[in-house]
Amino acid sequence: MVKSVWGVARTHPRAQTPGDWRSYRRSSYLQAGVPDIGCSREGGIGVELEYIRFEKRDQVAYISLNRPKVLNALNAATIEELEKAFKEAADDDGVRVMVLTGSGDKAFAAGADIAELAGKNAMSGAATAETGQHAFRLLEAMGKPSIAAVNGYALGGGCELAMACTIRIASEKARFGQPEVNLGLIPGYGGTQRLSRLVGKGIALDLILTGRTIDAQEALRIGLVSRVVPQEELMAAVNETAQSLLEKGPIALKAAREAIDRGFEMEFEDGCKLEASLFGLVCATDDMKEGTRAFLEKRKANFKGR
Ligand code: CO8
Repeated sequence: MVKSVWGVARTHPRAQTPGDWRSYRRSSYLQAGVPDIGCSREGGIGVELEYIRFEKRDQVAYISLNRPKVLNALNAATIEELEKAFKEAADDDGVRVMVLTGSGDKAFAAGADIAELAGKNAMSGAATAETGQHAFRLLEAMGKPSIAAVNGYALGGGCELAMACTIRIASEKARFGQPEVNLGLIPGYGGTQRLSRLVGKGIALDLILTGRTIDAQEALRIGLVSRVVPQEELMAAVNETAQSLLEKGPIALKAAREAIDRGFEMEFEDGCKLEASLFGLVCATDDMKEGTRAFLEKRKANFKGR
């Protein structure tokens, strides 16, 4: 039975509203023997929902897809929980970076849940695709950087989720693909659009039309991921990247992403105009004054996001 996304949280006597989930359940899933998502076990606040795990620690929100028995396949309830988690992270000023990964040692996510897909018709298929697209777009456009820690299969909707993240770091055993054509389907969570934008139209056509699976090294070569590391070093590498992002000014990170993302869809000249106006905007921030002054004073900048 599908529980409300807040179902677990509400079992606690002090939990009256969805917002309360932040404050009462401390890393319970870490104590429950579920695989570690790579952060220290001290001082974080987390909840276990039905299909995802969510923890905030040191300004990073960790989301782990948690259906390892079906390789973290994305059923409708998982998408719903993801969307709520993305909203929570977006609204929380204490969260500056997000990390997404998969539970277990085999998969990030092996795609949409095929058992659910089998029953779709024209109307429900389109509606389900739009629901997932909306959730993934929320992640992509929230203005806070996200890192996909790809620990195994990232196929179909799993690859699409990774592509909606800002940065993708893969373990050596990660596998990527858009195998929907093997099921008589096409990608539906933005894959036809994001893959071609990330790796170019030719390779996107090859991957989507053949439905073939590629290994981490090939994903690196075509630009689908930016780093490949040994499996046991994955979360350390991801946490190091998250830390590096936390040390930058959040306004500059947001502006740089906006210039790249929106500029990518524009004519070159218009993209340059957008860049210049965002450059002007960051010049007006305290962070810019602090960053330049810190350089000249030969010290580390202390950005405040203002
Ligand atoms: N959905 C449901 N169950 C799955 C899925 C999935 N996507 N992937 C794996 N599982 C289940 C298996 O059925 C199996 O369950 P059980 O143990 O009960 O038999 C369990 O996970 C373990 O899987 P395997 O035994 O198959 O493990 P293998 O190591 O042999 O193979 C593979 C791993 C190669 C990843 C294989 O599981 C596989 O090919 N999975 C399907 C991959 C796929 O086709 N993904 C694309 C799905 S379609 C999609 O993502 C569309 C996105 C857009 C949707 C838009 C909304 C409408």
